[in-house]
Amino acid sequence: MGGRHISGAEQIVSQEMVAQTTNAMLERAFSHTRGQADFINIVVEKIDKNQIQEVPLLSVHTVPGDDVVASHHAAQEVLVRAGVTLLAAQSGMTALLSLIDSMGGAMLLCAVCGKRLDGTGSRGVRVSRMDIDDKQGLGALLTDRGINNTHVREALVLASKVAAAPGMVAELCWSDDPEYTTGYVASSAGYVRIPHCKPVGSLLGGRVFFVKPDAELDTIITYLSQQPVLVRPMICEGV
Ligand code: WAQ
Ligand code: MG
Repeated sequence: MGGRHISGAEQIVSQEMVAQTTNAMLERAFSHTRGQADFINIVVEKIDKNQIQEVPLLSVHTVPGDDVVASHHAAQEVLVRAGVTLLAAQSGMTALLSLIDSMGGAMLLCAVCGKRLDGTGSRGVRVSRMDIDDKQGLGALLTDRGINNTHVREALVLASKVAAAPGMVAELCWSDDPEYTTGYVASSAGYVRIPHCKPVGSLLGGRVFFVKPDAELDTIITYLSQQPVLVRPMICEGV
C-alpha cells in the first residue's frame, strides 16, 4: 500500500444527504493543498441515532504570538494551565517538532511524564465519527469572529470530541497543510488558538493528546476512533 496520507474528513448526516455530502467531499479531496491524491477512500457507515453521544462545543480563544518561538512558549503555558506538567508539555512539543513526515493520526502521551503511551507508531490514533449538530450556527459564530474556515471548523469539532474523552487532559495541534500555520491547545477549559506554530511552507504538523497516567488506554482509543459524537454548539465566550 504505502503512500502518504494527505487528508481526511468526517460528517454525520441524515440518509437523504449522503449522496450530496459524498460528492462535496470528493471535490474537496481533488483540490487539497498537500497535493494530488493517488487514491481516495470514501466510507459510508450507518449510525443509529441512539448510539450518538453529545458533547459541548469548546469555547474559542486566541492568544497573541508574533513568531514561532513565542508561539511555542505560549502553547506550553496553555498546556500547563490545562494540567499537563511542563516536562510532558515539552516532550509533546518535541514529539511534534521531531516528526520527519506527517502521521495520519495522533500520539497519546502521559500528561505527567510525557512518555508515548499508544503503540500505533507512525500511524497514530485517528479520531473518527464526529460532527457538529448545527453547522450553520457554528459557521455564523465563527464568521462573527472572522475565523470561519474549514481548518477551524473541523479542528474545533475534533478538539471538542477529544476534550470529552475519559481521562483526557489536553491536546496540542498544528496543521500539516503548508499554508496553515495557526495551531491550538485544547482542553475542557477551552480551545486556544495559537498563531505561527510553524513556518509557512512546512508540511509537518501533527497532534498530541495528553492523558492522565491512570487513564484506560483502550477505553480512550475506542472512544476516539469509534464512538459517534455530535458536538453541540453553545454560546462561545472569549476573544
Ligand atoms: N485524528 C487524529 N489525528 C488527526 C486527525 C484525526 N481525525 N486528522 C489529522 N490528524 C493529525 C495528523 O497527524 C495530521 O498530520 C495532523 O493532525 C494535522 O491535521 O483555530 O488542519 O487536518 O485556526 O492538517 C488547526 C486550526 C487546524 C487552528 C489543524 O490539522 C485554528 C489542521 P490537519
Ligand atoms: Mg492537513
